[in-house]
Amino acid sequence: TTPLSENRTGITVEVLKKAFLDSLFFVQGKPVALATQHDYYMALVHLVRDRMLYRWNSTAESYTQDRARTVCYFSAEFLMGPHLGNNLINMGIYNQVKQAIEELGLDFDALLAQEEEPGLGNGGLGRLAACYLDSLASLEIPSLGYGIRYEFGIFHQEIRNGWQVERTDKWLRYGNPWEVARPEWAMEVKFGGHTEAHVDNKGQYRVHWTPDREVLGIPYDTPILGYQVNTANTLRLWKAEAIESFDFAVFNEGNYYGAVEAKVSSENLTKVLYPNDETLAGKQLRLEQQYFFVSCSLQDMFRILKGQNIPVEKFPEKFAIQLNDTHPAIASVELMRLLVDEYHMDWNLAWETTQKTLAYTNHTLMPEALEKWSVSLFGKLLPRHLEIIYEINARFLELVRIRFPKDTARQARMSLIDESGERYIRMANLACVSSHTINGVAKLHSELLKQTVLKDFYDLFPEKFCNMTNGVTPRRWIALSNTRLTQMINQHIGDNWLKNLGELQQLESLAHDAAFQEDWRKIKQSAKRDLSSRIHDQFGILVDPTSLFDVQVKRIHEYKRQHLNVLHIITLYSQLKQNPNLEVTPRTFIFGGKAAPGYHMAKLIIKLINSVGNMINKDPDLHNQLRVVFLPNYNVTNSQRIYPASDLSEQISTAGFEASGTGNMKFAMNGALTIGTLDGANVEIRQAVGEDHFFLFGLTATQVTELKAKGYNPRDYYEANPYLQDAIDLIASGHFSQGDTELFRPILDKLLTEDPFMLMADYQSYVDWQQVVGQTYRDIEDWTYMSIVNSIRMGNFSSDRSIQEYCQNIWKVAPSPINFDN
Ligand code: 26M
Repeated sequence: TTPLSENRTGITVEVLKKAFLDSLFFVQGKPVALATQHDYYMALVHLVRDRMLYRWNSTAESYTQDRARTVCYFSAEFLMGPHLGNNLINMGIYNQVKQAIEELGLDFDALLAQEEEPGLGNGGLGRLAACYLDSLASLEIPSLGYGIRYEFGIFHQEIRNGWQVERTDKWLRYGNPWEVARPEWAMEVKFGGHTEAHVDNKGQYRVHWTPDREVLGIPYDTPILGYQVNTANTLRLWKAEAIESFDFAVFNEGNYYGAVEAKVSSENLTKVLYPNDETLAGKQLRLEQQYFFVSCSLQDMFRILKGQNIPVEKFPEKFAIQLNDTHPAIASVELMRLLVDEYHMDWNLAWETTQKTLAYTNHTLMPEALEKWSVSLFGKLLPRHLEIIYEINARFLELVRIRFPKDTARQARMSLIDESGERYIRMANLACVSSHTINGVAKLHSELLKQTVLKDFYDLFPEKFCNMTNGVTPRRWIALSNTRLTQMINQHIGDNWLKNLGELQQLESLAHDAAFQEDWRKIKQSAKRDLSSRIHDQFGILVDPTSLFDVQVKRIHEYKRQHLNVLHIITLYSQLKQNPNLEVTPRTFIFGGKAAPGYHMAKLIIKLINSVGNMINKDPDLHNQLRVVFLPNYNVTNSQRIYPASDLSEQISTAGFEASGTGNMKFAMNGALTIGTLDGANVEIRQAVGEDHFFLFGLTATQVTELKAKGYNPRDYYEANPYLQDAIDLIASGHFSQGDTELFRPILDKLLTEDPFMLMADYQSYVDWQQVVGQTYRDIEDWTYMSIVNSIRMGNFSSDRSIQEYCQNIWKVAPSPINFDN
């Protein structure tokens, strides 16, 4: 590598200013007099990009030379969030660049805010993938993220008259300066058609697949910088395009419209992200997306293997593939097909190769959320893969029969095919059978997996199971989103804690220090003021920044129980109405989150939150003691402004339903206290921060199961509890819906009859502990102390810790640092 011009690599404020004006002129093609905010943003991006490319090229060169073992993280979603600020942090040039921009008379934060975030994920699962890429790069692990370049990411949410309205997310509207297309590495993907078996001239049984459709996958690469290292890994996302030769053929038949149609239909493949989480749609296009990106990625890996002269047999030594849930689970079948049909490998060796390569992360305990595909749909789309699945299944069931003779019920449960009605392929079963390791995402979740949804597989392969508790990257979730807190911490212990979050515990001796506490409070106050003025500017709602900010932000789902939060709000409201002199701790309730567009109950919960908020916010009797705000379009950008401004983190899912949660970690790191159930990673967070510093309420997962087994009658709780009755009745009366007694009936009916998530059972415990929260908040010192210890004891929840565990226990891969020659 040759040294490059200072203009493209230098990082002094003077050089940065020059480079900025340079890229405004030569890249954006604008003189200062005509430049818009967006032009300035683009000029800034190009300046940053130049400085990244040196690292990116060196990394690529070094990995190729070393033929390094590489982790491939297969995920249908990467919820990256805005790149600019994060890249500045990871490159260590945030302050210089900010200064340069300000010396040029521009508003640095306003330029950062210009970026349209790539919302290529639904929620936790997609964001986890993004945190993991950050940690992989920061730990100098050779790795590739493989996924889909959706043209439309998660929809943009608007709230109209209290209801969610979805608008398309046109994130590519102004182009994406962070990616580089690599059409020279395009891959072809086949669909449909039929297969024919024959015996080749060596007497080998071979299958030939004749597809009826082919699509081209174009890789788009985005560099992923590590923090304070030279490593720049790659996120490789595939875009579907039509294959030229295909439409030429149709052209030649004189069928112009037919050719255009084929092109349009090919390009539909990667148009849109399905906005469901924890629910199933079973849509063919979704299966096409999954197969498309998995096939492109595996072919790409064979290309890399060939480029490094590594024989196909060594695939598992070169690559470790992690399956982020079952969305990419078709990888095992595609890898078998490539090895057996294309590389003529013997079945048994191919199967061993596949199993040595793959590992599977499960993210859900809800049986109805487990992916399955109708066999008839599947067979039409991927006829060869269906045959391979049958073959894998036949051999696998033989194993089950040997281990558990005569246990036909077990054999039926474990089969890759559900034959109880219409036949379905069970993707979780496929993933378990094909992987060497299966992990859950928090201790409790991993235990419950072994006892419930994956019990049969645990009985058969206990050695495959392990736990990898989730983590989040402190670079984005502290350094970038909470710059004030970061500066304060740096003043006391330097900045190495951002690489080794456990070092935060060095602050333990200061947790009772009055001056430290005072600074800590000021930082929280400033963040709350920032958020308050944003809320005022954007929604015209006045909130009191000294009130307790009580926050629940996450996808809207019945199991996450946003409506339990609402019941508590109504109880407070009702008590205040009955006794306006009641001493309550002033609170601002903040909600944010999207509902899957087809999930009516979730959408009605959004309407309920807004209806209750409307009533409360305008009621003069309450003397501004309560505020309820629903922040529309909760996304990564918005969340970065919310966590630092939160006092109380709501983690109130029914125990046994939230696999891990990761928002819980981001809140605690930023000094929010948690009110929560013993669910997912809450259990481990509580243990880490100390039981006295966590507001625990509700049934345990075991109690939930027991109560259900013995017969749960939600109406009993309603009838026995006047407060609960009052809250429910107030909704039923139409008080929050202009007298409409029908509007919220579906919510109330469900709570009083089935209540699958046991809000009725947990209500009183929740309200009691909220009372304790309110009291505790009034003791400023006590609260501040608890806030400090929550944050500084979160070391274990850095995604660096998670990734180190994956590297040691699953991937067996070591760091491969990048050295610059100069
Ligand atoms: C499936 C089929 C069709 C379309 C979309 C999907 C789908 C997409 C996302 C299903 C589930 C999806 O995400 C689930 C998810 O985000 N799970 C969360 O994963 C987090 C990371 O491990 C955990 O912290 C959360 O507890 C878990 O809910």
